Amino acid sequence: MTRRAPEQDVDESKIEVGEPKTYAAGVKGVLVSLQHGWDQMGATRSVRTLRLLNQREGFDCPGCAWPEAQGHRKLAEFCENGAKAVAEEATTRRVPPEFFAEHSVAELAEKTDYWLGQQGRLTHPMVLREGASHYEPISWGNAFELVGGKLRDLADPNEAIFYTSGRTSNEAAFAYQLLARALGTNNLPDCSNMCHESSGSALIQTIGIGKGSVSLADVTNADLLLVVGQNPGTNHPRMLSALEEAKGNGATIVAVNPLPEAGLMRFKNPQNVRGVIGRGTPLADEFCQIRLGGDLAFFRALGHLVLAAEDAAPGTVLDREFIESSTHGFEEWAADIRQLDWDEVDAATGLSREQIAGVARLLIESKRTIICWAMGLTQHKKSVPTIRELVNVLLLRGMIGKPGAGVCPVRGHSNVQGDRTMGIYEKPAEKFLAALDTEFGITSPRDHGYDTVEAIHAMRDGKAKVFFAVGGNFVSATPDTEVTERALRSMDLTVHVSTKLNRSHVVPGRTALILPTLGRTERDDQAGGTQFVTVEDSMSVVHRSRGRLAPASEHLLSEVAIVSRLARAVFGDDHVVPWATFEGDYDTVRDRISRVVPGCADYNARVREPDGFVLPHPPRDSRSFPTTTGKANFTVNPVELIRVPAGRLILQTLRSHDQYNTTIYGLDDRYRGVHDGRRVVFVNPDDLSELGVADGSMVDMVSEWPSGDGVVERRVKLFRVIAYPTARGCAAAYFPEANALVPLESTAETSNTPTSKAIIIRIERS
Ligand SMILES: Nc1nc2c(c(=O)[nH]1)N[C@H]1C(S)=C(S)[C@@H](COP(=O)(O)OP(=O)(O)OC[C@H]3O[C@@H](n4cnc5c(=O)[nH]c(N)nc54)[C@H](O)[C@@H]3O)O[C@H]1N2
Ligand SMILES: Nc1nc2c(c(=O)[nH]1)N[C@H]1C(S)=C(S)[C@@H](COP(=O)(O)OP(=O)(O)OC[C@H]3O[C@@H](n4cnc5c(=O)[nH]c(N)nc54)[C@H](O)[C@@H]3O)O[C@H]1N2
Ligand SMILES: [Mo]
Repeated sequence: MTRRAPEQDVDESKIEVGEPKTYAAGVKGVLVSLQHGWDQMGATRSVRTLRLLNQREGFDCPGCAWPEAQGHRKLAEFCENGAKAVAEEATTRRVPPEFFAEHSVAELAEKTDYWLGQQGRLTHPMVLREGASHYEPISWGNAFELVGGKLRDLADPNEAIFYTSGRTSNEAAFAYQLLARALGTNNLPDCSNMCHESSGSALIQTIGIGKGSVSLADVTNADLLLVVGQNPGTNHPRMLSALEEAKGNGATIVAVNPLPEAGLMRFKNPQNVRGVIGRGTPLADEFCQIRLGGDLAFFRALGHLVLAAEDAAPGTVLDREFIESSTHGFEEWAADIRQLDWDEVDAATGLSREQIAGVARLLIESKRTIICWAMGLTQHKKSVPTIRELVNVLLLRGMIGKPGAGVCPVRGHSNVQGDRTMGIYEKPAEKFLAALDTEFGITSPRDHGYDTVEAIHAMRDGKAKVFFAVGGNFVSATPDTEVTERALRSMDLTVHVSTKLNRSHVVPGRTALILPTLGRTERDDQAGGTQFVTVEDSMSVVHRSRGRLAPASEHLLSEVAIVSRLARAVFGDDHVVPWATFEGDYDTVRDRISRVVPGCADYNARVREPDGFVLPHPPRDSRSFPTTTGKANFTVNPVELIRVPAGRLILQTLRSHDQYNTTIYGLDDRYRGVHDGRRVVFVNPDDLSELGVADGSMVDMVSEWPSGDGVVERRVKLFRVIAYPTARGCAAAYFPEANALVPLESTAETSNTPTSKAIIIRIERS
């Protein structure tokens, strides 16, 4: 029943382009998810595995971080893309040592991410020795000795970089950051740096905590939801059920997006009759087709209109009591926003003033407003001010810290939020380090470490020697592909703890290791018995996850075991940290977490509650704001228009329906009507006629980045143009194919997140 891994790589000439869909999910979604399961793992294993997905005694979906319903859970608490994520991990395909003997690293480096990922699960620790052309097997003992030796020999611990991707469990993350700090470095960049860092930065400044303030119940009980810069139909499909429920309770939904994403328009829930045979539920009541990067001006205009309504009828619109008792900076903000420049709003948003006024009216009438957002807001130069301005809009009417209202940054990776809670952060708080030092008797370094972009700079500039990654696919996920590849190739040693083959393995340092690890779906047996791990979702709920499948190979170690054994190779067996005990029994790690990590007291007991527990969140719990002013802060955020020279477009890089970040499940983007290919660029038909480019023609994309007196150009070749109803002046292409266009220097203010959603490009016929 299972299908073999493809031998041939993608043939982009087979691509087919049809009409975009006007609704998400439906029966087709179920069929597609079953197909992926069957191809990768056969029917029986598919059914057995998917039954445990997101169940209390099962494993947490390795897909997105959208929370599970508390209490009663539907039998199939999963979505098409969650099922694909599981199939990808629970696949019966294998990449054994013979595979590496057959394929040289140079040969593998020519393959697409799709082909590499499709080959299957890694089974043995592998090493690429200096000067060798092929990876060869290595024992775990020798692998740890190799890495441990290199780390011990560094002149400065800051020559090591420890990257994390957001699937890592809380236990592994806690042990990993401890290893880095005991060694003496805060170089702990993670995928968050490219993801919701802007949200964290903005929320800490404004409300005092970098996390969302709403629960799932709040979402279903809101009367107004703004879904901004997010494509939940593909990236958080279980969110559609919550939006559907909110609609059922009478909510109004406003979608703000340059693209008319199918999942924002209509949802056919495969779990009810209406979804299967009916027309489904229309979701967005209002679709604001905004220009890329226009959201700051949009939120400023909304704030202006809400304030104007109050000025016209004092005492009727704003929550004066809340503003006076709980916020700071309102008067300065109000003085600035009264001077709003409407021409700037027109130019930035491309929206009609009537439409913006309509959304402002909804805000004024709403009693419970939530704003949800994802990468469409976080990956811009002005992301942090944009999110601060969104907070202003909510503060005006006291829409935080009460039922059905608040901020909802929708996280990406299933445990990216937990990893940060556990200390995966290059700029740790003093309080956290002090607690860590007291608990273990170490002296953590106080200097900040490198974030992701700084890590690439450091590697490029010869300041780093060892790159170690727990999960992720650094080369394909980061910007400026050519620069990053050179940076990684210059390392003395690169090490990847991975479940599956990816590009980062074939862009190696002088010596390279691949350390294969257990995935979420797999049983984790240690000396102290079968273990579970814990994770935190997008709404601060911490709960257990326990895999049941037999591991993909008998040679796999868990992430906790890998970190612990590496630490023993570095520090020896009588280190102040009982690494061997950690490996044998994760309860002993959790005991430490309970004493170090704020909000985690009594961790072992509370994660054993059926639905886990919710971490504290002062704005949500008590309308208190742990900011520097002790109040929620209004902030003034001037607009800076993106300058687009004539004949140029702003390009965003985004996800197709068949990918999980750099893991490409398949070659279709069903909702956008693309099949059997990925090298495409979506452009508005009117822009195409202005540029004199025909729909379907083959083009190169060239990004232009000012540098010194000139312009640095970056080019990707042979993309097919698709005329598509995106906002005027805007284009879209898939990540990671288009990453080579994103200049390493082009990052968001404050958060340093690459501007993956706004790159100035020109297109040239190939
Ligand atoms: N199946 C699947 N699920 C995933 C992932 C995956 O790759 N596949 N990735 C996970 C991760 S790590 C993350 S971070 C999330 C990502 O979830 P999303 O943020 O939904 O992912 P993107 O595909 O980057 O989509 C960005 C959306 O924002 C819109 N947008 C872009 N720029 C702007 C702008 O300037 N303004 C506005 N208003 N909108 C804009 C785009 O048109 C698009 O709809 O999903 C997570 N879940
Ligand atoms: N241009 C552009 N670039 C982007 C983005 C964008 O929108 N546009 N989005 C950014 C975002 S939001 C993010 S989050 C990053 C993602 O960056 P990363 O998190 O680095 O990338 P992923 O593709 O999620 O990582 C996939 C790899 O993780 C490994 N893996 C999977 N499961 C496990 C596991 O359980 N344990 C271990 N150890 N390994 C595992 C597999 O080997 C797989 O190949 O990319 C960013 N890059
Ligand atoms: Mo992400």
